[in-house]
Amino acid sequence: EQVDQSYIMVKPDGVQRGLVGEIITRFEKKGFKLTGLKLFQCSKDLAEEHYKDLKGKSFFPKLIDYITSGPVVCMAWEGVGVVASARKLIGSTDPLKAEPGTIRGDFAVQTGRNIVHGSDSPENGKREIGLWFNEAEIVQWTPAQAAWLRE
Ligand code: DAT
Ligand code: MG
Repeated sequence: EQVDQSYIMVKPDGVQRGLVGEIITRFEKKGFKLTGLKLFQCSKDLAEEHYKDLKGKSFFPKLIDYITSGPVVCMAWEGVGVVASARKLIGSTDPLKAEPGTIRGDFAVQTGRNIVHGSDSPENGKREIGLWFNEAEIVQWTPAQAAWLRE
């Protein structure tokens, strides 16, 4: 099967609210592999490039202000099916519509403060990891539990 990469980011509200550990834990416990991790203050340019598909939306300026309003935690996660699975773990864009048990469903109440980002396709996973990380910041390693996660 194809191994995919997803760019997952704890947004500034998630960091300020002390949810970094909780969010990392959800992906760790599921069984995906962390290959990149850093605390980062992003520029307006990077935020605009990351969300370039939403340029022109009425909420775009507020979205850029929000994402640049404080530190974020950038993560690269790897695994078979990681992109779709991460979207399920994260839940709907509107936290009030997100199911309980999902990250947004459990910890957020508004679309404009939905605490976490996850790539929407394997192609965007690669694109976003390339945008937020240098090559040297992505680490290839074999988790000790690998043989117990997949037959
Ligand atoms: P997602 O983050 O679930 O992939 P998206 O890619 O459609 O959702 O939008 C990116 C972010 O933009 C989203 O997490 C929050 C913000 N956003 C989207 N739709 C919005 C809206 N109608 N009003 C305010 N913010 C919105
Ligand atoms: Mg999106």
